[in-house]
Amino acid sequence: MQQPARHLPAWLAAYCAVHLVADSLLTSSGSSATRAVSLAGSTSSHLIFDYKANLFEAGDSVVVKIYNGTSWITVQTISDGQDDNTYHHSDINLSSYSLNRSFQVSFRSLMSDADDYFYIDNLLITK
Ligand SMILES: [Ca+2]
Ligand SMILES: [Ca+2]
Repeated sequence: MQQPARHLPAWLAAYCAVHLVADSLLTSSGSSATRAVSLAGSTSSHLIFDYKANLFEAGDSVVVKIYNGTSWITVQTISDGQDDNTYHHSDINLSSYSLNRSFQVSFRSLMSDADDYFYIDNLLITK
């Protein structure tokens, strides 16, 4: 059964600490969830989340990008072969990027079918 794409709930404050996302799901091609947070002055930011992919085939992927105020930068790609229907933990060190108050993070689905599933949980940005 096809499940609708659900977007991430609104974040809490713009200040660091904990931004929790409960079971956000992306399906089909072209779905995306994007949120902005100020990382002005940050020198040790991390993008942390749990993800789970299921029923991918060759060519299916989800691309995780950050926006540094000028361009979108791919920081992780999850593709076929990583779709074991089990949550995995990502902890991406953003300290090498020049980040500012225009920081955004995006999860974009590039899957081909309605039965390609990608879940995001426990999204956390530290600064
Ligand atoms: Ca597919
Ligand atoms: Ca599939």
